[in-house]
Parts: sequence; structure tokens; C-alpha cells
Amino acid sequence: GQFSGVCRSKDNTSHEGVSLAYGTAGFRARAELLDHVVFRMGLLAALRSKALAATIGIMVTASHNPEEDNGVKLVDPLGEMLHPSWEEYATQLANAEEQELQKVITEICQKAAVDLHKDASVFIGRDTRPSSKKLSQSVIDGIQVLGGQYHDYGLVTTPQLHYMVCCQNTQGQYGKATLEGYYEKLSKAFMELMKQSHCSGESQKHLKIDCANGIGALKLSEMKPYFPPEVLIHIYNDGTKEKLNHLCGADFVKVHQKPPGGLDMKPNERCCSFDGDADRIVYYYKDTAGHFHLIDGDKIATLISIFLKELLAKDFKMAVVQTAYANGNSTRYLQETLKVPVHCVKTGVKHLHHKAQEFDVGVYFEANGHGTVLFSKAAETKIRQLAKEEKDDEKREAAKMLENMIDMINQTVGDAVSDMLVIEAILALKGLTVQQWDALYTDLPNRLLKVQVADRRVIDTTDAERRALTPPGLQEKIDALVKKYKLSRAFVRPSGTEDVVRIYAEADTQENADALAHEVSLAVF
Ligand code: 16G
Ligand code: ZN
Repeated sequence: GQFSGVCRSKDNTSHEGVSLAYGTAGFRARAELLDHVVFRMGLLAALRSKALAATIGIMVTASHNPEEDNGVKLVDPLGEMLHPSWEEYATQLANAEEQELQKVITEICQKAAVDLHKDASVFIGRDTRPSSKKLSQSVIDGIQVLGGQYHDYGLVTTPQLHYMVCCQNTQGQYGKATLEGYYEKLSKAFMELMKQSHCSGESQKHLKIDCANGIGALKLSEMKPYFPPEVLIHIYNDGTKEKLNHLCGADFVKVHQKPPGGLDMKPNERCCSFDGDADRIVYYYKDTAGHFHLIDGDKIATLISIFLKELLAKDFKMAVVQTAYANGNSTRYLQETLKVPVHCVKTGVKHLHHKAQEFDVGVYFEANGHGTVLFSKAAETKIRQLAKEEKDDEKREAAKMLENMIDMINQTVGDAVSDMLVIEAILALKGLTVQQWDALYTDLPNRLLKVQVADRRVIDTTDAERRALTPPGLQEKIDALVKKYKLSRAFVRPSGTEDVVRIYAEADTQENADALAHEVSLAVF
């Protein structure tokens, strides 16, 4: 029949008892459980490509999770996350028994109006995990079963794959769909911006980067020749000595609020960490007294917003999008000091991205360091026009800076390499040190806890996850606990990536934030 070949060798049968759901980060599990899942995601990518008559991306990575894990996620035509209407198909396909597979494919084709005779084109990328190569081979098998074409980019960061997919589907308007095209576009915009900067302090140029022993190290080294030698980036945790994400990387630094292993920090040195697939970044430094200072996604969003607000003409509508995890003082600073509207959405890049699309300029960041800036088509056209034709020198220079920012920012998804260049350029242009940046506002002390419960789905939330609807009585208990402390806030939500409930609390002191988080965790049971 037309699906001959759908059934593969026995290692692709679904594993009894393991039921996976396509969540905020696609599928994630121990690598040895994933072969049949990635094969089926190859099938799904081909189906989605046929449905949309566009190139679809598929990335094999488990981001900041341990090296033994792996995962897979699909990338939609403009570089966005897979549309939520298809997440359900992904879950159905991944969990189907071998003998049901053809039936499930037929159902998806009917529901989503897929014509199997259409062509399919899929771009594939993978991270540096030992299991990734073999898994991406199974992705290819899946694509080929449905007669699809593919291009395997091999080792790339997640945001690089998103970029390739977007370039391909916009006929090169967004850039060239090659690694060289990516490096050239970003480095050229960066060097143009640096020409506009008047400060040349030596210390400005040094940056230490913890690459989490992952793909970021490889890709940054590839990119280095595109910069002149005076751009001093130093790569640490490059994967040659230690394990991926082990005691290092953006997630480790954010969660533990301490420096990564493998990077020696001198006082006041500017440092940053990527995560395992280079779509997150956090900055940090150690002061002369030896205290560690974390500069997270909220403070990155704040720096970028300050810079953009100064350059943007009054008629551009700019907003910042955050999640419930954003530090209360970041929200206050943005709204009250900077006078920029702030919106709060549910956790997960797709929610932030979607909301940010509503504005001329939408800055979005999760506290964990994933974020980017989106410019509407109209805003981008206007800025490019001003950069060319504006008579007023000062305004034209401002427009040129914005134009280079647009070219340097990966608008498809948060990108550690691109975000790093954006931050470095802003610090240089504004002549800011890492300490001055950090001093914009002081983070409220906070605590993140996770607890295992029998069934995390009993917790249902509303108001961008800031309030619990169920189980009955839980929100009232949280409200009463929050009232006991000053500057306090707390919420609970079921994780979308782990079988746990997450608890977040902030308050006037670390002791109070810890106590509040602990008390809320007891209320969850
Ligand atoms: C996923 C999300 C990330 C989010 C995290 C929350 C994407 C691409 N990634 O990694 O944005 O912060 O999940 O995890 O959307 P949690 O639901 O386990 O707290
Ligand atoms: Zn990641």
C-alpha cells in the first residue's frame, strides 16, 4: 500500500508503559527510549511540510537536560515553534502502536487536509549529544518513508536551525540558509554597530563564555574568523574535557545562582553562559568582595528595552513580554521607571513569541535567559527607510543602529550567540560596565522549588499561571501565606517538561522567600 515501509525494524516499536506528550519543548526522554519517536517525528515533519507546501525544521536536542537524555522538536515555516494544533498529532503518532501507525497517519491526513502526493522538504539539525547522530538518522528514515526531501545541517545550534528554515521559506529575504550566511549576517551587523561606538576601553572587549560543553562552543569557534582580532571572546567548557551541561551552562547558573565549573572568574570580569543547544544565555560577574551577581533574562530584557526605547521614534509601539517567573523588581522597573508596557503570558517560548508579535517592537525574555526581539514588518520597513532617507543626522544614525540591531537579532527564536552580540554591542555603545548594568535594579530575593505529587494535572492555573483554579482551596491557602510577608508573591504550576509541580516565591529577604516557598510547597499536598 501507499504506506509500505512505515513499519520499521523492531527497535522502533513503541515502548509499553511509556507515554510521551509533545510539550513545551517537544519530546524529551532518555535517549534510548526515543528512536521510534524521532522516526515518527520525521513522518510528521513530512506531513506538515506537505500540508503547508513549505520547508519544516526538525531539531534533535534535549537542551539543558543531562547528556543521557535527548529530545526532538519541530520548527514551523517562519522559524516558529510547531503550531499548537499539530502538537496533538505529534503525541498521537509518537504513542501509536506499530500496527496502528498507518491508521493514525490516515487520520491526520484527513483532519489536517494533507495530500500525500505533495512534495515535502525538511531541514534537520542536531546537538553534540552522543545519541544525536543516530537519532537524526531515524528522522531521515521517517521523512523518506513519505517520499520527502531533506537537508541535514548536522551539528547546529537550535536557533541556527530556526534561522535556516525561515531563510528558506522567505526565499532568502531573511538571509542565506547556510551557516556562512548566518555568521556573515550577524558579524557584519555587529561590526557596523561597533563602528558607531565611541568607547574603546580594553576591559569592554573581554568576555568569557561558558558553552555548557555543547554545540555553542563549536559554532562560536566557527564564527570567530568573521570578527577582527580585537573582538576578544574566550570560550570555556568547550566539550573537550567535561560532559554536556554538567555543573555548567545557563540553566545550572540560573538555578543554583552560582558560577559554572571550568571558568575562572576574576573580580568584575564580564562572563556569560549558554545552555546545551545555545538558545539561552545569562550573564554574571563576581564583585571585589567575591559576591556572585547573576544577570538573568529579565535584566537582559531591561537592557535591550532601555537601548531600543532611546532610539525608537515616539510613534513606535514597544512592549515587553514576560512570564510569571519574571522578578517583581524587573517588572516594576520596566513599568514605572522606563514606562514601557509589560505583558505576562504562560511559560513557554511559543506563548511569549505570539504575544510579542502584537507590537511594532516586542521584546520577550524568560527569566531563564531565553528571549529575543520581534520587529513588525511595518516597523522594519520604516526603520530601513529612515536609515536611508532621514535628513536629520542624529535621527538617521539612530535608525541605522536600529537597522543593524534588526540584522543581528535572530527574530525566529531566542539565540544565545545573537543575544550575546546584541548585549555586547549595547554595553559598548552605551559605555556601560557589567556592574552598571546590574545596578539598574536589585532583584527581589526569590526561591524556586519543585515537588513530586501523585498527579500534577490536578493543578490547573489561570491568569498566566499566577493563580491556581484547582485543587479547590489551594489558591486561598497561598493568598494567606503570601500576606504574611512583605513584597511577596508566590505561585504554583505543573511543569511542562518534568513530572513535578514548580513553586516560585519572592519576598523582601532571602529567608522570607525561602520560608514562603517552603510553606507553599506544603500547601500543595
Ligand atoms: C521549555 C520551554 C522553556 C520553558 C521551560 C519551562 C520552549 C522552547 N522551551 O524548556 O521556554 O521555560 O520549558 O519548563 O518553549 P517547565 O514547564 O518544566 O517549568
Ligand atoms: Zn535550550
